[in-house]
Amino acid sequence: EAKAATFSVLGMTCSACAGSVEKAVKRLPGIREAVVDVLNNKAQVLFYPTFVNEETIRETIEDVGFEATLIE
Ligand code: 9UX
Repeated sequence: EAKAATFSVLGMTCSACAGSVEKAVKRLPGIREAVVDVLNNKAQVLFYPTFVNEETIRETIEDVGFEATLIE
């Protein structure tokens, strides 16, 4: 069963930033969907917990260069 997570993502200033976060998250195993909203500084991710978890997704967003926090 897929699980949803929402992250606060700070530091994105353009839609290309959001695109690079989406691309990086979607490259992880076990991701069903990733939507990044630059205007609201949020990333919503649907994932399969057998393959990936919230912390790995959070660290992946940080690796792209943005401060990420799990909010729900
Ligand atoms: Mo967005 Mo461009 O922050 O280098 S500004 S990708």
